[in-house]
Amino acid sequence: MCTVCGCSDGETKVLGHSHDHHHHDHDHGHHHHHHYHDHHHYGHGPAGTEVPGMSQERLIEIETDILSKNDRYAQANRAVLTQRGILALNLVSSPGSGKTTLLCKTIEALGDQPLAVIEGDQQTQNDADRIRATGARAVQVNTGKGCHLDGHMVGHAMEHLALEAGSILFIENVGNLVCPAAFDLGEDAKVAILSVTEGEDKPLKYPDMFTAARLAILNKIDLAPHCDVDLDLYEANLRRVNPGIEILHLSARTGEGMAEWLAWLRTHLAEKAIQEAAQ
Ligand SMILES: Nc1nc2c(ncn2[C@@H]2O[C@H](COP(=O)(O)OP(=O)(O)OP(=O)(O)O)[C@@H](O)[C@H]2O)c(=O)[nH]1
Ligand SMILES: [Mg+2]
Repeated sequence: MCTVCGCSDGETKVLGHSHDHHHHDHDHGHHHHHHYHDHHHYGHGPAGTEVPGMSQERLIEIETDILSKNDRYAQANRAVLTQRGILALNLVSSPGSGKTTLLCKTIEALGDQPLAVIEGDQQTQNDADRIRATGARAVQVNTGKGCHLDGHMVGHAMEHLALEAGSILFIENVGNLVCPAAFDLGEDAKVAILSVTEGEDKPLKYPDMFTAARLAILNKIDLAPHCDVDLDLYEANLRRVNPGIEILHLSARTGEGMAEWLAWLRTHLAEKAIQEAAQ
């Protein structure tokens, strides 16, 4: 994965509400990736990837290093979140499945429930602007060449949000079904959003993402009658890669399925409060 695409390199910008903060110090230890940015050879060794001039052992070493470093940041985030009884959800999907649209509708529906949003995109503030238009607090993280959020970026973004105890933190990851699966951000659950137009085979093609997700939201259900989609096959394929996955059908456009999604959120928020009390 990221040992090949080099997505743990580069410059990340955390764009706060009023004061933009430029953040350049992310993962300086991994600049040795640059020299193979232009040579993407995918192989079948134990690392699952192949880079000219690098042994499979070295690749596994780099990948383990990146992920263990990430896990330390993620655990620190998780400690802060649990201490304050904050439910954190990592929204993952391919580009355009409807994450931001669903978030805006969810924020409206949740009324006075305290919440905040971290938006991850390679470029632009568009999604954070869409969230702020609902009145909610949002921080945009631009990952530049990076294709996922990591624990360090999220920890940094959390510092910009004055997160209230008992709130929900929604983290909209970069639209990408591959790398975000491997990076723990300190969240309580990954929520995979899949729109009916993407094709029933997507869970089988990108199994890591759907294995990592607790809940799959099958979005744009309003379009189902217009495209030859087999909803049962979507569900069967999701359960083939993750037998325990929860599945909701939803349309962020019409509001169908919103009640079930809001109930899911409230249940998990209540669980988080119990965890906080038990500390
Ligand atoms: N018909 C229909 N369209 C939807 C639905 N949800 C989102 N869309 C549309 O899908 C397009 C993409 O929605 P976004 O919310 O920007 O998707 P996203 O996942 O946030 O996209 P990225 O952040 O760029 O990955 C927009 O044109 C939305 O209006 C839905 O339930 N039904
Ligand atoms: Mg979006």
